[in-house]
Amino acid sequence: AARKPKVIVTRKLPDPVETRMRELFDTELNLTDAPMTRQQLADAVARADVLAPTITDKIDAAVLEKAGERLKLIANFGAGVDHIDVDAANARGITVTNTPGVLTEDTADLTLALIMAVARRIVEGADVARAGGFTGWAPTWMMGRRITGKRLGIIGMGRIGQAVARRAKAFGLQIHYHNRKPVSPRIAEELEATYWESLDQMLARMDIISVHSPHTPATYHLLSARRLKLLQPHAIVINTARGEIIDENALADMLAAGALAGVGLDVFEFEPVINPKLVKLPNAVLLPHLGSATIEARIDMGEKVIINIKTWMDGHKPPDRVIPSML
Ligand code: 8YV
Repeated sequence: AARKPKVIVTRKLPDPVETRMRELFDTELNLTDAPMTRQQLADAVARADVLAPTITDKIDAAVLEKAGERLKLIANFGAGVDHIDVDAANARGITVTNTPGVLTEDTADLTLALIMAVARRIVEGADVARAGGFTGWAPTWMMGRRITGKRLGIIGMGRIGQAVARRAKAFGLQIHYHNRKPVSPRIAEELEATYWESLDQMLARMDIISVHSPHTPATYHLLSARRLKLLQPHAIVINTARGEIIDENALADMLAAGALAGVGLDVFEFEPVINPKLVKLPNAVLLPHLGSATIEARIDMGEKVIINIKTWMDGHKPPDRVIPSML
């Protein structure tokens, strides 16, 4: 039988995924689950045929400099690949794959949870109740904002953006979106979605903004300080995509100044560091990057990693190749 490829996995993955990987490949697991240091990462790319990294591994040109001749595939555990220099990898003949599709619904669920949490002050209320602060009901106490009938502006109408739109429509939200191009007429009709070619114009008219684009050079600080100022003071900003898409410091300043009603963030510009200004604000609902954190999604993501490696091992093109021009 042919030699099994050496697959180095950078983090602890769900048990069934690790078991299957051990069966199929010459798999080296990370038994500590501590994020790899740059030195460990450089050592891994030097020795592996396949690297299975996660978002906590910054695979830039400098790390790829250390790649051995045998490294042929970087099978990322996750959809976003902004932590990997895909062009530099491809230039060395290394294919990069990701895990799209299997975390769509769970990330969309968490997005709706954040919309609800911010608009209805769920975390604030829960904190008050737990702290013994529920001393009696009052007509004007802890009022939030109605969701039904409001305008939701989705930035990035890919798989996750559309899954958010579907759910939001069921909650009576009006769907608006900005994307490089409009969705197909069939989907636009299903979602009753209004396309805004101009992001600036959409921002000025929305009650809720939710970010669902990948982080690329083109979307870095897409919500810049200037654009954030276009939002109305009653607006809510949600981000379950990547922190770098929003100027987080400008967002925190606006929220502190009362120029926004609230924010719901699952991702941060300098992850895992959260802007200390945000931490102090009761109308900021902050989560530690939980979008795809369900048992089901994490197992499915692992299975996708396995399929991508297995397909490559069998001499075919892996299904989830990342094409830089399509990001
Ligand atoms: C993961 C994500 O938690 O898939 C993504 O892009 O952000 C999350 O699902 C993480 O990236 C896994 O590497």
